Amino acid sequence: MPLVRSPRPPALLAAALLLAAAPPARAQSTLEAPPNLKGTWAVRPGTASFVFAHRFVSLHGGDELVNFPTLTLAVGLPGRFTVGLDHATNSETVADHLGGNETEYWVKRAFRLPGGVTLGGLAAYNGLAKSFDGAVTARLPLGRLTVLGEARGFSDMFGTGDAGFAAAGGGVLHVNRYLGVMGDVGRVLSADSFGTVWSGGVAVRIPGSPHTLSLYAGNGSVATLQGASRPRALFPDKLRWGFTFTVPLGGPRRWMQILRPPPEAPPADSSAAPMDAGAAAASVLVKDFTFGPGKVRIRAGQSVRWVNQDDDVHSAVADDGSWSSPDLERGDAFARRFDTPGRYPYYCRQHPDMTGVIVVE
Ligand SMILES: [Cu+2]
Repeated sequence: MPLVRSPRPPALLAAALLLAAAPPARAQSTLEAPPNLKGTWAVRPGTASFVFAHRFVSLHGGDELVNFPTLTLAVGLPGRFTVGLDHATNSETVADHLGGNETEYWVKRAFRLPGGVTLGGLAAYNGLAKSFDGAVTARLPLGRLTVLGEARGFSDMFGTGDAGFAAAGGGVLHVNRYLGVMGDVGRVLSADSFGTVWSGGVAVRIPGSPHTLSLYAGNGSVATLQGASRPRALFPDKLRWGFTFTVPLGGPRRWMQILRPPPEAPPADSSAAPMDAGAAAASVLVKDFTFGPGKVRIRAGQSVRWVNQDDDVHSAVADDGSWSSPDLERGDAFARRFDTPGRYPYYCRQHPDMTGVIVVE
């Protein structure tokens, strides 16, 4: 089919990479981007994240499901880079390999621009299409609405041998901190024969857990950059359902607890000081999914006070389970006295990638 030769994406990516360093993007969440957009999420250095994006059609009145899964594993590197791979086992991206495996290897970085815009630059290699792919995603929060736009380029689009480019846009309307309504549309722009991809559904932050989930309907295929740029090829007249589940895996230290389990946490935290412990020797601001400062030094017998300034719920939980704060809504504070010298690493129950340490001298 006739395809127009397109400008290569690396120039755009290089421009994005030259931008000044910016604070880390928000933790990964289905409330941050609709299912067919890459979004601007990043994983904190030294931690990993797993995403399961599952699409399926229901046949014979539900007697049979045909599945189109995409597994994503992402690892945070120094310099705020995130590397990962997307593996789809029932790909429809390359016409000669319907139902085959498709793996995409990628590196990504997010940049915060003035005006609240976050820009994500992604460079990828699609092993099935044998294509160097790239995407630039812009994310703009407008009150309750988050709007995203994405430009994509491919050196070998859908294994046709021709370069191509595509664009997609979408948004998430945040009903409250746990629930969003979302949708997206996208299509190849360098050729007109592939059709429009769309999806619509809801995204949920599961209360009291670090996980997010989304449920949606649409006509999309698998969740690689190329797979998200063309409608499904198999069962084209069947509505396709999907869900995406995000699992922050944390870092190696947390995984060591599988082999050396920490003691059970006491049912109540008896040493928690009153909420307005004005005598706290140090304060930790919980803001932009970060404990600031991440490392606090106090003397034995002094207290630390955490104050949540984010719209999202956060908490402070000892790595060894020996103490924890309640869930902190915006404006809530929690204080705790530390009587024994030592190192007290902790994390956020809702976002295990958020970590800090109290050093008691
Ligand atoms: Cu948190």
